[in-house]
Parts: sequence; structure tokens; C-alpha cells
Amino acid sequence: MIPTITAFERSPDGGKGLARDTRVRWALEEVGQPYEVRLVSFAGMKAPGHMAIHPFGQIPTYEEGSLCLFETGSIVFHLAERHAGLRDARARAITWMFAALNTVEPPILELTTARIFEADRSWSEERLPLVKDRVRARLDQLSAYLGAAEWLDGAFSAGDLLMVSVLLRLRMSGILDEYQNLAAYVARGEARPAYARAFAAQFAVNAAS
Ligand code: GTB
Repeated sequence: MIPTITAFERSPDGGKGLARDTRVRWALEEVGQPYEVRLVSFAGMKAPGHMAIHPFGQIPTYEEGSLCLFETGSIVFHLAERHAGLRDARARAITWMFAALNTVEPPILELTTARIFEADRSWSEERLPLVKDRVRARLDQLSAYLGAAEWLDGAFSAGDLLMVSVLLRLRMSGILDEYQNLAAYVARGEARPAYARAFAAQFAVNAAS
């Protein structure tokens, strides 16, 4: 059965691949699973039909027959469980999936909030260095762990898929480039043909609108 995911009808990033449907598209491409996409407007996300499958009125969602999932981590986990290609070193890959979403992403999201939504506050300039240092504290640790390795745990895993997706959000800030091995790690992720297909698919949607 071909699953259907939801994505922004028009992503606020104009197709830079930062909206979370790209992570799900990437995982689907990695495992060679064809999929369909239902595009949703901001209003549509809060309409009863969508709220019935996503209690918080967001994208992405994943529908496969009677199975409806929300939360990117859960969807990528479901796909990793289903497909042997991502199943190696399962427990460690799951650990890295949670580390990406629960440990590395929160300070990065805080930086996005500080740079975009708090930029007009009187205290913003003073706070920004603190927020950036919190991001650097995590990246110092991640960079030290990764060292010269290609991926976090031997072969590419769903943990790398989510970690690269999370780190990609830092590109605009310039902080990623302070870490040569992490910048190269992200570039390796982006160079994967499955990522390129996922990026192109979401870009086509946004270029068209
Ligand atoms: N924890 C959930 C998950 O991982 O699936 C979070 C889902 C989520 O935040 N979805 C966002 C959404 O639907 C889209 S990805 N927002 C609409 C709403 O809440 O009403 C977040 C996002 C949006 C835009 C950009 N961008 O333009 O750069 C990047 C990321």
C-alpha cells in the first residue's frame, strides 16, 4: 500500500527543505518506498479533517491504510522498523534518533526563536550570545564524538538522517561552519541521492506555488 504524507502547500522557507516533511520524504527515499503527498494550507491544518489525524494541527502526517501517524520521529522510526536497510544496529540508531530530536534540536530551535521571533526585543542582542553558546556546547560534544567518522555509528542510519536534518537548520547562522567535521557530515547527508530526491520533491511544490 502506498502511504500518503502531508506537507505544507506553501512552506514558509520557500522550499529550502527545512520543514519537517523533508525528513519523512528522505526516510521514504532511503528505503525505496514510493509515497503520495497531500498538501495542506495553514488553515487546512487546523480544520477538523486534519486535526483528526494530527491532534496539534501540524505537518507531517503519515497514513498507510488504517494506520495514521504524526510526529516525525515516530514516522521515521516506523519506516526504519519496516525496512531492513535502516535496521542495522537498531538500538543505537534509535538512541541517536532521540538524541537528535531531544538533545541537539532544542537549543537549535531556541536559536531560531531568538533570531526570528525575538529580534525586535530590547534584550535580544544581549541574549543571543548565550543562546548561541548553548548550541555550541552541544556541537562541541557531537563534534568530539563524531571525530573523523563518516556516520555516527558505522553505517548510515535513521539516527544520521534525523541528526543531519536537525543540523541543517544551523546553516544560516554560520555556526555549523565552525565545526569542519559536522559541516562535512551534513554535506555527506545532503549528498545522498535519497536526500536529493526528497529535497527536489519539496522544492517543486514550493517553486510551483
Ligand atoms: N514534533 C513535531 C514533529 O516532529 O513532527 C513538530 C511538527 C511541526 O513543528 N510541524 C510544523 C507545522 O506544521 C512544520 S515543520 N507548523 C504549523 C503549525 O504549527 O501551525 C516546522 C517548520 C516550519 C517552517 C520552517 N521554515 O520555514 O523554515 C521550518 C520548520
